[in-house]
Amino acid sequence: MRKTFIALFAAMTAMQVAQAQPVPGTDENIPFLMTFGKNSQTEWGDDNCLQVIFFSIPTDYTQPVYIRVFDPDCGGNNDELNGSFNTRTKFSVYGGAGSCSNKDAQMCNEKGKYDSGTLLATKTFAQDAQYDGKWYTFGPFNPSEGELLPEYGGRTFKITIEGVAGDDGNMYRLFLSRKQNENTKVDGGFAYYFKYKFRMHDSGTEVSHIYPYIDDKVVSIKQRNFDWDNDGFIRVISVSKNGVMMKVSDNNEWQQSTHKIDDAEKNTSWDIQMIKSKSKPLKNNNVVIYLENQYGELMPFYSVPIGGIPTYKYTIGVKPKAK
Ligand SMILES: [Ca+2]
Ligand SMILES: [Ca+2]
Ligand SMILES: [Ca+2]
Ligand SMILES: [Ca+2]
Repeated sequence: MRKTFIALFAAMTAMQVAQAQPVPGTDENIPFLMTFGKNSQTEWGDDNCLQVIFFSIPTDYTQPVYIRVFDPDCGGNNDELNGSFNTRTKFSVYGGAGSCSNKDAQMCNEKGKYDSGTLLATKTFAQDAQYDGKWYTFGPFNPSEGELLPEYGGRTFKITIEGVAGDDGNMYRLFLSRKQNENTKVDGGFAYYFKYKFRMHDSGTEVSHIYPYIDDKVVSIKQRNFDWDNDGFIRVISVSKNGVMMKVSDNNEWQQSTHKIDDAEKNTSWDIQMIKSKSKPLKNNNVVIYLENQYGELMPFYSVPIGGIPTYKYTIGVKPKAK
């Protein structure tokens, strides 16, 4: 099965590859990633002030790569103010053995070894007009410095984002680039992440998406989400699910729901749609979401849906009536 999975990575179209480089991904329609300073209250939407994102580069790609951050500072435009801007955010890039395969890193476990592997670059940002609304570039990195994980498409790098001081929210975006001063895609590269922490759109007309891949071992999925503030609803579209609802959390709480996998969904992606409240869309809504399979293992989301965006197939989803 692993083979099929790797083949699917290889089969990503040129269009998909172009969309795979930014995080949040183009198809996700999510405005910003979010990390709060460690003195913030969780009711602002960040459960532990740590985000971890992984970038995959095909093993046959040998040119230097860069990880670029948009608006790394916390102040001025884009960021969420609490009192005065006093948040400091530490961005760190890691490679080498154990950097990306470590479960604490995947789960953003701030008490564990989330900083596993070899530190390749780090920088801490405060409020800084120099970086406000601008890109900062980490690298160059030699792809051979990444951890070799064929099951995630090749050589992988980790970037951790920690709110090391303060109580404001840092909003930012990332881009895997082959150029230092511009966003230029790395052929075949993409991002993946297990626990996703981001800012929703303000407008009630927007729908955001995340795309987990259902491999052939998955029997059921438990989703958990935090601090959704009941802002609309979350539903699943797949080849056999036409809008199955997931339980949504209120302010400063976790909610969860468990969903069975149909045979037809194996080796396809899910489209988890996060649909804003139309009547009372919340502004500045920060949220957290992750998925586990039936073994309690975390399931990755991909910056592009592996195998394409799924569409509901009526003939699969509708079970024949018992006679
Ligand atoms: Ca503050
Ligand atoms: Ca800013
Ligand atoms: Ca920022
Ligand atoms: Ca929230």
